[in-house]
Amino acid sequence: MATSAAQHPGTQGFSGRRDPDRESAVGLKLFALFAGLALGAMIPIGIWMASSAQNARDDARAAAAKVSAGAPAATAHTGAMHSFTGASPANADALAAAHHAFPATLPAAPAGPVANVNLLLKDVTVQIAPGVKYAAWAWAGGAPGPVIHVRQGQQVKITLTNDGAIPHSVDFHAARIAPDKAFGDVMPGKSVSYTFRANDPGVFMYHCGTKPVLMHIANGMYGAIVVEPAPGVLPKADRQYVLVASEWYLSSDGLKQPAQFDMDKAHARTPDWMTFNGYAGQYVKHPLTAKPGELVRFWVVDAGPSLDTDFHIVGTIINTAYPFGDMNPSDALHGVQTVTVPAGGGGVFDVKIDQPGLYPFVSHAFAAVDQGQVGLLNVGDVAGTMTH
Ligand SMILES: [Cu+2]
Repeated sequence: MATSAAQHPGTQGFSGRRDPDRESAVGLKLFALFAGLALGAMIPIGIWMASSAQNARDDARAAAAKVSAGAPAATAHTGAMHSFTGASPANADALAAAHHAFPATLPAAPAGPVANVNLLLKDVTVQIAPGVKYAAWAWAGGAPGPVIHVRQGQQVKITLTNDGAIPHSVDFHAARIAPDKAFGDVMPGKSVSYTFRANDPGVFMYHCGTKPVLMHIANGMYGAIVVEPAPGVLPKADRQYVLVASEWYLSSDGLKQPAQFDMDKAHARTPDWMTFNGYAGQYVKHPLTAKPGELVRFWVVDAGPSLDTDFHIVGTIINTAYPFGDMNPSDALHGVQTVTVPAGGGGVFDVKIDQPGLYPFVSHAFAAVDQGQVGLLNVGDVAGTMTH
């Protein structure tokens, strides 16, 4: 059934722009940090009567530096890690414009009682940001894998072919199936099939579950399957988009040679890039679209491997949220600003926007925005662009 888009060179420079709101927020955070440090230092300083308040602040800063340098690290090398966030070539903007955005539109579900899903695993170099290459373990079309859409109650027949160099597997969160039977390793050059009935509606992650799973997921072996609830359960959507959030941990900047996976960064949970559908900021340059008043449904999966996505649409409020992909309408939330999508989980979000304009959708854990988890919804075909 569905096939995914190829990854192409391309995209977009969104970092390094000045944003007064962000800067004032940063200022407030710094103030709060220093206020807290100064307070913490004042207690011992108060006992130690000889010291002045100025000394206390100096001590606090020194203590903060020491704590920061000596903070427990995931690995012994954490202190030496170098971030490649924002690395871009001079022609990043042209590359962003030339990039073929991963198609976010939900494909149609196949007719009939059985959905046949063929997945091809491949070692492939992908682009994860303008000019940034990454040696991925992914799918025939790159990362994420193809968006799969089935209807609740359909049989889903998965056929996985491993065209990579090492064993892989595929774990479908939408399945109730013995994992030791279905999710086992597939040797290079081999295929495996299994079938499950998609009884549980929602949006689910699928991913390679071969050890080390952290590495297989971080290298691109993930995707989303939408299990559409029975007809009539959800209001009819005019547009439906699928976003797969993920993090990338790079061994180099990836500008000349493809970067590879960095386990130290992955253990420290300090990604270089964070993306929707595998490419930083691709929907800023190539916005998703809607007409004023349309019901737009976002099916969001956070593939992680380790960080949540805090889904938020700037300039509006989510009309109806189905947190964690619980599609029971009586469990839905209404009028909420930001909803967490956990690593390895999903969320479904309905919005209706009346006023034409450019509405950024982000992970409001804002480091994620600087690292690429940002796109635009263009309502009413307006001109221009914006960043956030
Ligand atoms: Cu794998």
